[in-house]
Amino acid sequence: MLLREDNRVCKLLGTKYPIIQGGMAWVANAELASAVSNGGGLGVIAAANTPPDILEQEIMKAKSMIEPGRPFGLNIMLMSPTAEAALEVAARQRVPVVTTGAGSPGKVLERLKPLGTIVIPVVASVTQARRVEKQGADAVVAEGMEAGGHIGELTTMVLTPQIAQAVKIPVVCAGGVADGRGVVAAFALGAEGVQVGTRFICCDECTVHMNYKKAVLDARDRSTAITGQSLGHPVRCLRNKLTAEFERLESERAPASEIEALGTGKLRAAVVDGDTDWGSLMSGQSAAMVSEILPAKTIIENMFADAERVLSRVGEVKA
Ligand code: TUI
Repeated sequence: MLLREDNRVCKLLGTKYPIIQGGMAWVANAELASAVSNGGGLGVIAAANTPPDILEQEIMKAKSMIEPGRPFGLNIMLMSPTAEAALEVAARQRVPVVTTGAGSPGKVLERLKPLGTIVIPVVASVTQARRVEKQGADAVVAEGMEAGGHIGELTTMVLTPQIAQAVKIPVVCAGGVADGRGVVAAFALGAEGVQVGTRFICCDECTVHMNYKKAVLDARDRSTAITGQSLGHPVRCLRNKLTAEFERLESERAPASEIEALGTGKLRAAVVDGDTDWGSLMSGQSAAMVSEILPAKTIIENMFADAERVLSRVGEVKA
């Protein structure tokens, strides 16, 4: 059995399955988070640039949609100017689980651990993983650069086992995990759970524009590009006119301000307006493995049922 009764991620979160939904900016709202939580995973609301009053409403909405006894989370994007306000909202609303990304979560741990909040930082290196463990993190998400959005530079395949060896807290594997094969791979690398983002963009309950979902469904192996590398904050999204323009400006060594300005408002354009040419279609490389829109609960159940089948067949010669 891959999924055992003593799984530390399930125990920590109080979920049926050891799966955390990625805190995707503009995408991860109350609808998505509640569907994932009700499906047996940990649904997560993204507090990227959301004003605190709107964020608080979103949390209250999720609470009303999630079945009693099921946990949910809030993702605080630490590079965001609203990160401190989001932290206060998390404290006031007694959000059960907080995940963090794109920075060092020291302040989050200091503020929330005394309240009993479970804090799970997303990290992209072994040094960061060791540091957050020392600071009191309950678990850590090791995110490889196959992931969508803001990424580090190491692949899931090499990052996960190194972090699993370096820390004692449970490790959750992210970046490229979209099906049962990915779950088995994650466990083989030493993880005890997975964080999944891209696969959930294509669930029934996700409210992104249908054009965005179709772009994910149409993606192939080389459909994503990394923009913003020259600025020091690489972001993976599906290739389109916007990523081509990023590539042109970056190859011409345009001023950083001009490159930064190109990205402004583009995630909203993709998610809300369905602009697949000039919107920022943040997505992981696993988009190529996403082929149908299903309810979140079915995605989760299929993922773990397939994982058990895959595990029982590991090592068999392909027919
Ligand atoms: O945070 C993410 N992915 C994201 S955040 C995001 S929002 C956005 N919106 C517009 C433009 C750009 C981004 C989209 N995707 N993933 C988690 C993650 N965290 N990956 C890497 C890291 C990370 C990086 C540095 C974690 C810690 C860290 O620490 C720095 C330090 O000082 O130790």
